[in-house]
Amino acid sequence: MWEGRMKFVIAAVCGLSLWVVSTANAGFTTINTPRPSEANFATILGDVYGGTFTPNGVNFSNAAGVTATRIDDDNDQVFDTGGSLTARAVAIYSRMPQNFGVWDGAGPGGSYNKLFDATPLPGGGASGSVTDVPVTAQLRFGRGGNTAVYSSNIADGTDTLGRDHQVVWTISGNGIKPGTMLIGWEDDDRLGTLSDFDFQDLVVEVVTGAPIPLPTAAIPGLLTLVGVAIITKVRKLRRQIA
Ligand SMILES: [Ca+2]
Ligand SMILES: [Ca+2]
Ligand SMILES: [Ca+2]
Repeated sequence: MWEGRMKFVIAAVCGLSLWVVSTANAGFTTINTPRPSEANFATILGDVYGGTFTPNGVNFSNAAGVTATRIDDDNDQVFDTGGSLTARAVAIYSRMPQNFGVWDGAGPGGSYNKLFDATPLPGGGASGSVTDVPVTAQLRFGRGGNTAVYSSNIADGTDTLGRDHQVVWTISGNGIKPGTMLIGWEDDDRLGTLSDFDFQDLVVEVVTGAPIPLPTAAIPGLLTLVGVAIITKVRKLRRQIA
């Protein structure tokens, strides 16, 4: 009986290790260069905050001291909001309909709550916004409009191939409200590996009371603790058998 229980526990440890490895997604999701007729993020940041933005790795800054600091894509999937948020569409570089919203809670699963439709403006920029709307303290951001609705949390499985559809920068500097973020979305996965993933199909500025991303790395950390507990149990069983 002890041998059977030990085999089960060892199998559980192996399965857990494989699961932890498979969920690891270190680093920053690649943003592809957009087609020549569309703006890149340096241009979009200049349109929104003024000045000329210069890239520094995955970050940007302008001479006026406004800085866009990219959030690692392990850590841009679930957010603490403080219970309300303000958001406005600032750019659309896509022919698809666009809307922005939230998925309540950390997920995975649940339903998408649309906050506003976003429409491109003739002279550039976009319309569509909400101000101080109540939301759940913890949430995922979302984007809809065409057949697909995407979630910031990859574990929701809203992409047919399990790919990331959202990138985020925190924006700071003179005149910028604390808690300001710029969120870029890729709106299409219908072309499979041919989708361009330029992430500026819909760009939204969000301001929350507490824009603290919850690192998904915390979940593997928790599982490590569980794994250690299981390994301790295995050792105890081995001692009892021996
Ligand atoms: Ca992401
Ligand atoms: Ca795109
Ligand atoms: Ca685009």
